[in-house]
Amino acid sequence: MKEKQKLLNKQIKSSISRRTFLKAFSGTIAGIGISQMFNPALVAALKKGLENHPVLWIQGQSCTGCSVSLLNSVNPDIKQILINIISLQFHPTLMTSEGETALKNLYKIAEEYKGKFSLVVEGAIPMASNGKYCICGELDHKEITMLDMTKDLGEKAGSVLAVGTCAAYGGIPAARGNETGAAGVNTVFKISGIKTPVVNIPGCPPHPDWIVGSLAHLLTIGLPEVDGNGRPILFFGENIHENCPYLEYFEKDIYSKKFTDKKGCRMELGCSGPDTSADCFKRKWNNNMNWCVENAICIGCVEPGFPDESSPFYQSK
Ligand code: FSX
Ligand code: SF4
Ligand code: SF4
Repeated sequence: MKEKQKLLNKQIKSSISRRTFLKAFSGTIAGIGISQMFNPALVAALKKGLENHPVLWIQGQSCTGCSVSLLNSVNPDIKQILINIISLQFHPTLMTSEGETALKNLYKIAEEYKGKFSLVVEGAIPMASNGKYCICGELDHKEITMLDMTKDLGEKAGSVLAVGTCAAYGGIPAARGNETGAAGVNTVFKISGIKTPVVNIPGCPPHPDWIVGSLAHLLTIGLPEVDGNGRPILFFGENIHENCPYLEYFEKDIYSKKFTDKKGCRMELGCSGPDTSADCFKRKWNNNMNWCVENAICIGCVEPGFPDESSPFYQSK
């Protein structure tokens, strides 16, 4: 990390070429310390975004865990995020405004910043029965469903971030049974012929760094490079199992039989690490405190098949 910080400091002193900035910035947010990216060069670049690039955050079928995860961001904390990184103009859980006033304002901003604003979608979108399973509010006595909102605002947005596995691929609301026809943003766009680019930030919930880092990337450099599942390679480009500290046990065929066995690979307890790509093994959670495999197993929460393909979680596959 020290080398990366040195590189960033050096680039701030000299005039920054786009390529140098891009390399240093991407390298930094791909590393473990997202706070390292808050250097003067980045803050200056983000200021431009604050003026011209509002972020509108809408919520469908979700547990609000994605928003809670963002609120749990430690460095930067939520205050820094809202002051320095994103111009968050609409968020149903965080804002005080509500009802028709709030909805009118939402649509007004979307119209004013057409093609420029970013839409963050949290939660799945129920498509059955014309979207009636999730009504977000009323405008002129007409119910506005999450499906209407995703289509109307998605069409006008410059980019969409599908935050959380529910918004990205359907997630828990789309699990077996799926009475509500829950789906992710890409499915809704495909059916509706909407061409706005979508970046998936899965995770149930996603790590705050994945949300903040992707937004910062979007606002300074542009859309991040994504993998075959639409996820930023910066955060989802490495396989959990191949980088797991327990890999040496796996290679020696030493397996944990219970969660308290610290010396053994967790595969026989149901670990989905081999089928999962995310950087949890190095970024860790709760302010770099620990991560799933250290306490239990990876349940593959960032993968499109979650939860059906990894459930029941605690059973050897
Ligand atoms: Fe889904 Fe977000 Fe899972 Fe919850 O709100 S990704 S259920 S942790 O958090 O939408
Ligand atoms: Fe792979 Fe999971 Fe075993 Fe780690 S604990 S080596 S991720 S199977
Ligand atoms: Fe999700 Fe696995 Fe990362 Fe845990 S370790 S957050 S289950 S991808």
